[in-house]
Amino acid sequence: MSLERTELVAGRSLRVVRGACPHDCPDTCALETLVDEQGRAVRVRGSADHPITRGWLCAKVNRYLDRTYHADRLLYPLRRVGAKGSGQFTRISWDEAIAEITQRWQEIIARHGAQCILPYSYAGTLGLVQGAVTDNRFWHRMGACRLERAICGHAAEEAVQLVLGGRMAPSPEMLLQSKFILIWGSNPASTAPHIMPFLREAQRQGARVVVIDPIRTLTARSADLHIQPLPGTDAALALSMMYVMVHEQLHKPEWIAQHVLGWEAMLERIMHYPPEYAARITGLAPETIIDLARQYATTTPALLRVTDGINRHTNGGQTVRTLACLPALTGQYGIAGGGLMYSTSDWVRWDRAARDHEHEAVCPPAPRTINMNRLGAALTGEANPPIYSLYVYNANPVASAPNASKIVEGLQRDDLFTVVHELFETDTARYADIILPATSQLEQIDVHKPYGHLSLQYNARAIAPLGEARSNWDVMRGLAKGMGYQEIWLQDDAELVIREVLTASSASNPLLANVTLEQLQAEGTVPLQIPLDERIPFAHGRYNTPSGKIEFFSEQAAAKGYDPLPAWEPEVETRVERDGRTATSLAAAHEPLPLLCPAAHHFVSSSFGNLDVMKAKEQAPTLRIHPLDAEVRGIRSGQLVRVSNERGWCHLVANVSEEVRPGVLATTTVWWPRFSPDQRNINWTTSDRLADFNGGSTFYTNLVVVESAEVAG
Ligand SMILES: Nc1nc2c(c(=O)[nH]1)N[C@H]1C(S)=C(S)[C@@H](COP(=O)(O)OP(=O)(O)OC[C@H]3O[C@@H](n4cnc5c(=O)[nH]c(N)nc54)[C@H](O)[C@@H]3O)O[C@H]1N2
Ligand SMILES: Nc1nc2c(c(=O)[nH]1)N[C@H]1C(S)=C(S)[C@@H](COP(=O)(O)OP(=O)(O)OC[C@H]3O[C@@H](n4cnc5c(=O)[nH]c(N)nc54)[C@H](O)[C@@H]3O)O[C@H]1N2
Ligand code: SF4
Ligand SMILES: [Mo]
Repeated sequence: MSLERTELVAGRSLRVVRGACPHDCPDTCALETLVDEQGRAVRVRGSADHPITRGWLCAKVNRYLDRTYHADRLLYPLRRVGAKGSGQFTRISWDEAIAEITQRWQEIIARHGAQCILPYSYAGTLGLVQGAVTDNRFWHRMGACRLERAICGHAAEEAVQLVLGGRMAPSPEMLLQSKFILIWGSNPASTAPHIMPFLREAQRQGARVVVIDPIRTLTARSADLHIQPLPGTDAALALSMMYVMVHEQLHKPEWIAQHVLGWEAMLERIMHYPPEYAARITGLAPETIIDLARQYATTTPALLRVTDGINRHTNGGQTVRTLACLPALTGQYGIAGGGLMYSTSDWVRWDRAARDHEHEAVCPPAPRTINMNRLGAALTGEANPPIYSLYVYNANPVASAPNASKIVEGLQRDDLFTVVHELFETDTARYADIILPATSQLEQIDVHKPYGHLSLQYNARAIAPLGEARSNWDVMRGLAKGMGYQEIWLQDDAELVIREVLTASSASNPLLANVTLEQLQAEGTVPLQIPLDERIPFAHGRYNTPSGKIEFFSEQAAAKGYDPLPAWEPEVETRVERDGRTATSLAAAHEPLPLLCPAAHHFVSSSFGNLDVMKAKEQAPTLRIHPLDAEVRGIRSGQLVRVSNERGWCHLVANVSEEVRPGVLATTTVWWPRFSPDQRNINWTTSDRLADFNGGSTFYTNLVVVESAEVAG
C-alpha cells in the first residue's frame, strides 16, 4: 500500500510511516516516522507536503522519540501494594487487571448504580478513535456518570456559538490576505507555532500585527505593537474601541443593519465605555485605546485572533462574546483575510450517532453529569451519591486540573477505586489502585480532525506497542468483553470504527464527500473538499444563529440566564473595581495580585513535563514579577517565593522581569508536581469556580499573595 514508502538513509532502507500529532494543538501536524529493519523508530519529522506543517515540528514533538522510548514508559499493568500515593506497585497480567476492574465495577453498579463510576479524560490525544470514540461508546453502554469536558475552551465555544452560530475560523493561509492582524490573548508562537510563518509573511507584505496580552510573550516580542491591559478587562477595552469607532463614524451602519441583530441595544451599551472610563479599568492610556480603535477600524481586511487562553476567567464567556462582535462593526465578516480566527472545529463534525452509539436501546438513559473542573469537589462530598470509581485516561488531573489539593484529598479515599491508563507514572497515576500501560501515537491507529486548519490526517501504526501497552480503544474493547457487553460496536477494531464514522459523516456533509479510509491511508493528509469560493467563512452572509444574523442581542443567552448583550463584568477575584479606581495603584506587600498561568513553550499542559530536555529548556517553575512589585516585597530573581491564597500554596522561583506589567504575575503551565519544589504546582492555588458561560474553567482568575519563601519558611 502506498501509505508506506521507504527511504534510503546512510545505506539503510527505512520505512516512512505517515502519522498525525495527537496533542492538543491547533496545528495537528502531519508526521513522518522513519522505522528501521528491526521495527524501531529512528526519526520523527514533519511532512514537507502538508500545507501547514510544511516540513517542521515544534520543539516538543521534535523529541517525540524521547517520549516514546523514555526509560519511564509504563510497560505492564500494575496493582497498588503500598498506601495510596506511595508509588508502590506490583506487576500483574492484563487478564488479572481486566478481571479485577470489571468485578469491582459490577459490584459498584449492583450496589450504587453506574452513575457512581466516573470516567475522566481530556486531551492526551485528540484522535477520533483513541479520543472521542473511547470517550463515549463503552461509557454510554454502561450508563456511567457523564463528564462535562469544560477544562479548556467551553466558555469561549459558547460565546462564539451565540454570536456567529459556529466555529468557522479561516485556515492559516488566509492570514496572507490580511492587512491588520490583532492577536488578542493568544500566544501562537508557543501554542500554534505553524501559523507563525504565515504571520511573518503577512508582515513582510505590509500587514500590521498587534498583540494584546498582559505578558510580553514570544508572540508579542515580534509584533509591531504590544498592548498590556490588566487581565480580565478585555471586554471593556473592546466596548471602548467600539465607542471610538461609533463616535468617529468609522463603523459601517449599512453593513450592520443588514447583518447584525441587536445593534440599537448594543449601541446603548457601547456608550457607557468612553476611553477615559475604559482606561481606568484596563490600566491603559485613553490614547492607546483610541489609536488601537482607529487602526483596527481603518485597515481592512482585519483579522482578529482569539484562542482559549483569554476565556479562562470568571468573565471569560462574556469577554470572548464581546470580542467576537468587534469584526462586525466594520463588516470584516465574510471577506478574505478578515473576521475572527478562533477555531475551525465546526467546518466538519463527525456523525455523532456513528461515533457514540448513544441512541442504542441497550444504553441506559443518561445519568448525572459532573463538570471536570469540579473533580476535587466531586470526590470529596459534592457528588451525591458519591463517586466510587474513577477511570482516568488521556488526562493528568493532579497536575492539570484546578484546586489540586482537593483532588489529592479525594484520591486518598479508601472507598474510591481508581484506575489510570497512562504512558507514564504521573502524579495522578501514583494514586491509582490499578495502572494500565498506554501506547504512544506511534503504536496506535487513528484519524485526526484539526481545530486550526482544514485537512484531515491519518495516523498509521509505525511500531509495535512497547511492552504490553494497549491503546485506549483496545482497552475499552477488553473492558467491554469483561463486562459481558456483546455489542459489535464495542468490538470493532480502529479501522472499522474509522470507516463507520467516515461513511456516516460524509453522507451528511459534502465537505467529507468521497473521503474513504483507503484514501486516508494512501494519502495521509486529505484536505476538506471546500470549493475555493467557500473558503472564506460567512462569505454567503448566513450565520447559523436563530435569526440567521450575527447576534449582538441574543435570546438564547437570555434564556440561559446570561446578559442578553455582550458586557464587561469585573472578575470574581480582582483588584479592578467597577469604576476602575484601584486598578493601577501599586499593591502593598500583603495585598494579593492576579496570577496568570498560560501555556509553557516546551510542555503541552503536563505532557512532556517529564522529559529532561524539556525541563531543562523551561529551567524551573518560575514566577515572573515586575520589578516594582518585587521591590515592595523584597524579592530578587532566583530566590524561592511562596504564592498562596485560601485554596493553597506552592513555591516558585522568582524571575523579576519587565515581561509582565506591574500588578500582574505569571507562571507557566504546568510543571509536574513531583518535579516542583514541595511536590505541588500552581494548580494548588487555581480555582475550581466555574466561568460565566457553559461551566468553563477559570484558571486565570486567581489572586495570590507573594512572599519570600525565606521569610515565610
Ligand atoms: N507549547 C504549548 N502549546 C500548547 C499548549 C501548551 O500547554 N503548550 N496547550 C494547548 C492547549 S490545551 C490550548 S487550549 C492552547 C491554548 O492556546 P493559547 O490561547 O494561545 O494559550 P494560553 O497560553 O493559555 O493563553 C494565551 C495568552 O492569553 C493571555 N491572557 C490570559 N488572560 C488574559 C486576559 O485576561 N487578557 C488578555 N488580553 N490576555 C490574556 C496569556 O497571558 C497568554 O499569553 O494551546 C495549545 N498549545
Ligand atoms: N494552571 C493551569 N492549568 C491548566 C491550564 C492552564 O492554562 N493553567 N490549561 C488547561 C487546559 S487548556 C487543558 S486542555 C488541560 C489539559 O489537561 P489534561 O488533558 O489532563 O492534559 P495533560 O496534563 O497533558 O495530560 C494528558 C495525559 O494523557 C496522557 N496520554 C497521552 N496519550 C495518551 C493515550 O493515547 N492514552 C492514554 N490513556 N493516555 C495518554 C499523557 O501521558 C498525559 O499524562 O489542562 C488545563 N490545565
Ligand atoms: S504539538 Fe502542535 S506544533 Fe507540535 S507537532 Fe504537534 S501539532 Fe505540530
Ligand atoms: Mo486546552
